[in-house]
Amino acid sequence: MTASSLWFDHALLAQGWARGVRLTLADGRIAGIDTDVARGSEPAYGAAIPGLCNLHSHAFQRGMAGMAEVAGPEGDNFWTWREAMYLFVDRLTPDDNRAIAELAFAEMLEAGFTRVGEFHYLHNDLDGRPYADPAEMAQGIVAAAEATGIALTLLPVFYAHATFGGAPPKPGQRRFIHDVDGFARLLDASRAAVSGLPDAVVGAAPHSLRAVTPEELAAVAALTDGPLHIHAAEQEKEVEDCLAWSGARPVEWLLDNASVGARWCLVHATHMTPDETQRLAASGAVAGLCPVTEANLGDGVFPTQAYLRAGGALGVGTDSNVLIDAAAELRGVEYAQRLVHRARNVAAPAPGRSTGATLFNAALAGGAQALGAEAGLKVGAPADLVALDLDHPSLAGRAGDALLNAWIFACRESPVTAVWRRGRQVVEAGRHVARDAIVAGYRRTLARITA
Ligand code: NGQ
Ligand code: ZN
Repeated sequence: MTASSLWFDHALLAQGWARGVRLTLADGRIAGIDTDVARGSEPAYGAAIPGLCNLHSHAFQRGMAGMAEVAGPEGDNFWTWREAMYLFVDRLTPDDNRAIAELAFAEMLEAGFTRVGEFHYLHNDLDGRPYADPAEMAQGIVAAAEATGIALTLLPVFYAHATFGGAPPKPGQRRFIHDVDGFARLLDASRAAVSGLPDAVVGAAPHSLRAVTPEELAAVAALTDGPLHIHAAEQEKEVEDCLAWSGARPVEWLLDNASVGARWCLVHATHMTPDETQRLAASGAVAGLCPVTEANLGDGVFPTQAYLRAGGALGVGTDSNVLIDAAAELRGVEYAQRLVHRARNVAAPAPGRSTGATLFNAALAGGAQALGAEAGLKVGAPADLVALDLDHPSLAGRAGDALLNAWIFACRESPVTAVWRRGRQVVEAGRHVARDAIVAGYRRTLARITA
């Protein structure tokens, strides 16, 4: 049993901000918390905040970041981006998948995320046949989590159809496809794959109402008591197609038919009526917002103001990983609201309350709920810590919630200097400790796939 301690000038503990905080760590957990203590001989840092959960990632898409920012022949949208993404998928070997995921996960840690929910759907070989080990590609995700130290909630994706009504999958989707029996084997193999990974969680992710039938959705949900994630109502076309298929909108359909509750995360949920917004907020599920990707793909704006007023739970995800930045996701939630409502401090619930802290605390709790994890700095919790550098000029003179506002709204260069995951320091001076080797591997992969 190893014990060590760290001292922070400020720390955002489960019960709130404290000054002069000594955290004693043992076996990767917080074993003791002292506040209002002077710095001793232990290493000292600026402000400790709890690591956030990145509740929605497709790690492999980090490898195409920036590649789809070129106009196509007929006007670009989500669906033309998806074609570009499918072409990228057609080149990735298991080694490529691991190398790209390593860079994505290292950048997540550098950004202040200490757990990722990997919505993993690249399952089959390049020709669409299953690998001998159904979890061959998932092993790369697990290996990348191991190499970087990030905590993993693996969400193996069930994908069977091209669109509503059980349409057969398209050729570009062949690497994603299972039947329910094959998916059950994948889940077993995924559970075995994470067995050596500390704090790993395995859930399941029916990809979207486009990709599963109602019968398959029920069968997949019954295969796990872990988190259930689904893409919902991201695009208006999806809403129209769902209405044509069922007479109901996607979120409405899920609320009516899928026992949506606390273990569910509806990713995006962008296009909702006021009634759907109220009902989703009351369901206990988490809305998984990915504002950087949603802006990049031209999805639309989630009704955050109404949803928060109705008491809804939310978290943030980096989704396409076009830019991995926790502060940018939180800022993006608020800035979209400011532009839509032509108002300021939209997320803050009452006069005097901090917008940044409201969003951070919501994403901390909602992200942890969605990924089946614990949230917050308290005795017994995993030592998943992020240190903000008080020497950063934007943090000068700030304390308490003002530190979160400064980080989220006012830093061009990240003030995240150090990150510990399960008590092990994985980011030093703003860089992942294995960054150089990870970048070298990533470059080799990119050189090969773009050759
Ligand atoms: C995905 N991404 O699975 O990677 C999706 C696109 C789809 C986002 N929705 C594919 N952002 O939804 O069909
Ligand atoms: Zn997604």
